[in-house]
Amino acid sequence: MNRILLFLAASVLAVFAFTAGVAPRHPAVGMAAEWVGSDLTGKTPGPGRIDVPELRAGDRAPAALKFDGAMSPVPGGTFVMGDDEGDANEIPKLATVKPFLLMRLEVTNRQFSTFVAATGHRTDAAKSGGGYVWDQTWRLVPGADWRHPNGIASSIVDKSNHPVVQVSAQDAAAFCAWYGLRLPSEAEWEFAARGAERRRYPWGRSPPGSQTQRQANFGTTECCSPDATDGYWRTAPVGAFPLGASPFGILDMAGNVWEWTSSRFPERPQLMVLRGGGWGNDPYCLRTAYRHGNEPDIGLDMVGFRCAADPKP
Ligand SMILES: [Ca+2]
Repeated sequence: MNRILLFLAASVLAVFAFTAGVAPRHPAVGMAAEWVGSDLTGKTPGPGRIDVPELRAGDRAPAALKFDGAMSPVPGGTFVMGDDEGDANEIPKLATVKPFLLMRLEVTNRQFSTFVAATGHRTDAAKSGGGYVWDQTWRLVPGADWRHPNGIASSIVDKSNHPVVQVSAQDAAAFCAWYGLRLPSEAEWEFAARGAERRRYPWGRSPPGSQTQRQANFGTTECCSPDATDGYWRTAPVGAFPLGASPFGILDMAGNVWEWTSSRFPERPQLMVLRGGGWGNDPYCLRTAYRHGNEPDIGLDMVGFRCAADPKP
């Protein structure tokens, strides 16, 4: 009898340990395991699929099409990564990053459009026939892609300066590679967001304010609906919240859209880490240490990216 109880207790603990590492305390963008995978593609992406399979060595933008966005220098350094008041996977640890560059703003629809026009790149959402749309839960919507973020009837007209969404980690990596750039690692991303000062949010310790402080485009204070009291229901133009700048002057590191990184989720290597929170999240998910994970070949209407680069020698 005792053995059975012990086994049951161990099983419960094992299940808890497995989920505690990945399940957000707030089901803000949902948990990948609950809604991705077979319902979209019928397959589970394996490690290595982030390696930009569609671009070959030498496939690079010609000089005339050099990336036109601003890159902010980040000096590198050693910092405390994590948050002892956050999720179980945020246990603080020392991390060191080398000097690098990071886009000051998220990649926009206009910039992604230039890339698609030059390369003919087809996004994963376009190839699979749909993308995920946040509506209190994630729904797979046929026809949703980067030109139609919320479905076939939606468009990006008048949103050329908004962050591109419905791009997968693979699409993001392909964009960066075309310009000789790369996705940031999550350690680089977190350092660029908070510096060595252990800021809980890019601007400091306090959660974002909506109407007066205007530090970020986010959702309702209680999980998990879009909210327009900061001026925007869903995406906002990039750089619309200068009061939310990180120590290195980088904008929208909290809110607007989640951003893909090149790092795999701890203990769930089939998922890529996203950072920063989005327009439908509460302040908890906008913290600089918060991580979320998704499979690398799906698009979502609250997820975009920005690129990093190594400094020229
Ligand atoms: Ca908002």
